[in-house]
Amino acid sequence: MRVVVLGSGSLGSLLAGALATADVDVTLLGRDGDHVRRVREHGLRFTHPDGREEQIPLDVATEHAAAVDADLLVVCVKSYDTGDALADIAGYLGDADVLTLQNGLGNAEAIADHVPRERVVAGTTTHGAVLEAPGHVRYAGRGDTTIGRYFAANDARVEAVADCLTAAGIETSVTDDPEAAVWTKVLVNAGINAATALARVPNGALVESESGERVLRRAVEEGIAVARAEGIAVPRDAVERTREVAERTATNPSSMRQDVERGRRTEIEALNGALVRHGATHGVETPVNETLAELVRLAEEK
Ligand code: KPL
Repeated sequence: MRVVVLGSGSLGSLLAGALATADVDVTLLGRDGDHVRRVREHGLRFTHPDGREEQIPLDVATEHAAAVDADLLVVCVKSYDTGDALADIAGYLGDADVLTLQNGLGNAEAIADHVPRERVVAGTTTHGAVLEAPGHVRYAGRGDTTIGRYFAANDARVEAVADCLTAAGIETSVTDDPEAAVWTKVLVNAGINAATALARVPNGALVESESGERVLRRAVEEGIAVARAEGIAVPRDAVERTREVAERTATNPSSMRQDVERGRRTEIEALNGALVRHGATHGVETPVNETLAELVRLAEEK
């Protein structure tokens, strides 16, 4: 299977590095910059969760033409870039499946605006990853990955994608309800990301402090109410699951914290912001998510 990972941020680099070590034919497609240049010249420096280091030779590209012969495009750009990124690359894709493992609501729909709906595979992953420096990704915590065709029934190709990721150490299961998986992950991110970005703490701090616990719990409980109003089958124990992710990725700075600290735009509109918007259409109140979203917007402006 030939795989192209679109987006050379922390998750994209982690996945491409893991696939390369499993001898998968993979290309990391990213913007021309220090990170891509260093990986091209020296390989990807990859720090494992146990501290072990590897220098992984990895094919990198900055031109969309790299996707021409792909069987699978894995979309790892930020959620606010999904539409533009797919508009740019769609013309180069043959009959590749397009897998989104991004955070947030709306990515599968944005991809389906540019490629046939039946090729869209959506999923979630709770692995923690940090770009420590150009050319260097740290695998900050193991997690679960779940994928499934978003607008069509699963088939052997989806199973093959899951097998390929699993063989690369990214243990992946196939679900018939990827929408519920995406919403469940949104609840995890709504409970962890904004709070850790605002308080500038690692994920684990949320379960080590009563204040952190309360914010996590209230943000997720509101999200559960919104999901139920939408008819999405999120698990009853979503709060507990969010706590578990915070524990498993305890030393990880959430992606939103990394964005705020680097002065970059965050994914707040696809996470807490999206829960607020969906809640409003059903008359479900979301004061905690609304406050978190407003504060993150304020931090972004500054
Ligand atoms: O998805 C994440 C993120 O930071 O965006 C988690 C799983 C919370 C890991 O940090």
